[in-house]
Amino acid sequence: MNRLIGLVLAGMVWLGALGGWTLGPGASSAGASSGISTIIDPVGDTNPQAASYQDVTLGSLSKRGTSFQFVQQVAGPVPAAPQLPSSVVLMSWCWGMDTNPATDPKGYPLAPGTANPLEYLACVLWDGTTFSAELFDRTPLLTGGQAVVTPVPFTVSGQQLSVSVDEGLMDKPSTFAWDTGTENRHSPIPSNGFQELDFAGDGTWPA
Ligand SMILES: [Ca+2]
Ligand SMILES: [Ca+2]
Repeated sequence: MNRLIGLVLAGMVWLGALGGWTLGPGASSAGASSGISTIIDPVGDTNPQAASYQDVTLGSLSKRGTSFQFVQQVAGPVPAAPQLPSSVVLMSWCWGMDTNPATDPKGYPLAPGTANPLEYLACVLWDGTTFSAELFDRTPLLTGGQAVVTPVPFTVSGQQLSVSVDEGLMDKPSTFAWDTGTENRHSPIPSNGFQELDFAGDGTWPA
């Protein structure tokens, strides 16, 4: 099952919008990677509506210091200002994390009541004006609370996008399943108004 279905983020208040292109505090060079988990995905396997820069070719996950480094490579360079297709309000490049196989949080950013295995979701987002990146902590949904949204450092450069997520924002998971994908969003969240473009799954941390 595709864990990223519907987990596309639109209509949100852009917290910490940084207003530009290759942005964000960026990944620190401190510390050494202790290993890397990778997911390979074919070129040309997307929904026909996808641009080349929405065609995932590789996902990778490593750790640098206390931060998880999520990377996605795509088949074509991401433009400085991608043109949103008609009716699309948001493009996203996301990494989904299933830290507890026994739980399926319901709701945000999906429509209320819609369950999904992911406890956490990190996305680079393009709203037609600005790139940003957010971590969505969905674990509060399990106990009647609301998802927590936290801006995270990110990069968009050529055919690669990345986000850096401190392990503390994910309750320091020792192991989890992860995946990565791209989507176009047609309606504001919380809702299920999205179109999945490409998906690459079955990653595990640690590798
Ligand atoms: Ca692909
Ligand atoms: Ca889960």
